[in-house]
Amino acid sequence: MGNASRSVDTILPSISGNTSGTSGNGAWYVSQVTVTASASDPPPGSGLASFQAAVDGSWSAYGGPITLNDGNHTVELLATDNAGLENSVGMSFQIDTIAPTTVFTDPTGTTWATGTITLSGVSSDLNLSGAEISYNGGSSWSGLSPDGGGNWSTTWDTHTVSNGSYSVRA
Ligand SMILES: [Ca+2]
Repeated sequence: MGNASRSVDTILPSISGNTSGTSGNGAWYVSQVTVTASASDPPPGSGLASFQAAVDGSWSAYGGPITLNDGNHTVELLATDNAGLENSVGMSFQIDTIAPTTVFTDPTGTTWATGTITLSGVSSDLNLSGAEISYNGGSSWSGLSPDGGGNWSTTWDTHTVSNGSYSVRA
C-alpha cells in the first residue's frame, strides 16, 4: 500500500490596497491618483503564484504603486495562488487636473458699446460642465450654454447699465 498525499487549498488569494488622490465634483478626481496594492494567499494556502495589474487593459506584473494622469482609466488587479485559484478587483477613475480656460472671441480688448452687443467666447476643459459670465467684476454670474465644443454666445443690453467702463469676464 502506498501513501498518496495531496495538499488542499480552497481559499482565494486576497488583494488589499488603497487609492490616493483629491476628489472633485461627482466621481472626478482633480489630482493624479495613485493605486497601491498587495496580494497574499492566506494560510494554510498554496502560496501566491503571481500578482498582475492592468492599466487600461494592458497587463504586467504588479511592480509598485500605479500613478494615473488625466483621463478615464481602468485598473484591474489579479492575484493567482499556486493552486490556480484567482481573485480579481477592478476599479475605474476619472481624472481632470486642468482648470477650464475661457477666451473671448468677440469682442477682444476694449470696445465702446451701445445698444445690445453680442459677446462670444470659447471655454475649454476635458470635462466642461458649464460656464458663467459676470458683468460686474464677479459680484454676480449668469449661466452660459456652451455647445459641445465649449463655444458660447450671449447678448448684453447695454441700455440697462449707466455709461462707464465695465469689465466682463467669464
Ligand atoms: Ca489559496
